Amino acid sequence: MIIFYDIPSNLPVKAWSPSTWKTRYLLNLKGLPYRTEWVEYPDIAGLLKSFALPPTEPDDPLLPYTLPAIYDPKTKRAVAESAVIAAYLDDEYPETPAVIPKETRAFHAAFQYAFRATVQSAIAPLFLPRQLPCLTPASQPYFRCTREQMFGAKMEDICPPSKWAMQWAEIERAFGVVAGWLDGASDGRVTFLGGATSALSHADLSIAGWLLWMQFVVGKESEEWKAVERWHGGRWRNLLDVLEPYFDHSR
Ligand SMILES: N[C@@H](CCC(=O)N[C@@H](CS)C(=O)NCC(=O)O)C(=O)O
Repeated sequence: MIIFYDIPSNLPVKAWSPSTWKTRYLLNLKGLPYRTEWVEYPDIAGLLKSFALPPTEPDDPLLPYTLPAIYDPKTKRAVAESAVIAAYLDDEYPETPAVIPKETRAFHAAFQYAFRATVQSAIAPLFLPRQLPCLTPASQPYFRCTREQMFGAKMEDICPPSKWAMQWAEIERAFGVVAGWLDGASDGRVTFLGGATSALSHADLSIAGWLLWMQFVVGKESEEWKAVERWHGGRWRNLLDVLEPYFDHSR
């Protein structure tokens, strides 16, 4: 059974991190047996180093080691970074649905770069401070310290409530850029691969991971989330609906 390393929250759904949901969705989609080992933020670097894995974010001196990671007892290999894990699982388990076929790997690298520069950078100021109370006491001090270093500001000053509306407009605009990519590629449907919802890509799972995290942080019943569901013709809600069969967080 594959071991899946994930970060716990103190929310009713313990699995909540955007990047680890990419891999949780994937394991569920592929139907591979796995179990979760929960890792607090301050323990991530030590875990990856114990497997002798290289930094997952070599260009980031502040946070060079990240989750998700897996350990596969079949091959006795530990693998980290969601796209690398996706490629590993596609190659190792070819009978399962492929999400990052070889001919799309360069595209996926470009997608990841572009998605960071648009959506992730727009989301961070509003969401990172609001994520803090969702974390366990073991992770909160580390999270506060690293994010305050990242922004060069106190958590409370990064995006105070008076700036939320402005930042939400920025986030909607950023998702609009991604909606534009999808319009060109897939007939307005959710997927990046081939235009068929049956062919989900790593990019689809990545967008969904970020959406889920946003939903967890602001609350599914909040007006903020309901607005997101209406954006861009309901496209983002549609993506989460398509992935609902793979929203298993019980393992
Ligand atoms: N490119 C990475 C991004 C992973 C990432 O940023 N993970 C965050 C959690 S969502 C993390 O582990 N951060 C470590 C830290 O803050 O120390 C992937 O998709 O695997």
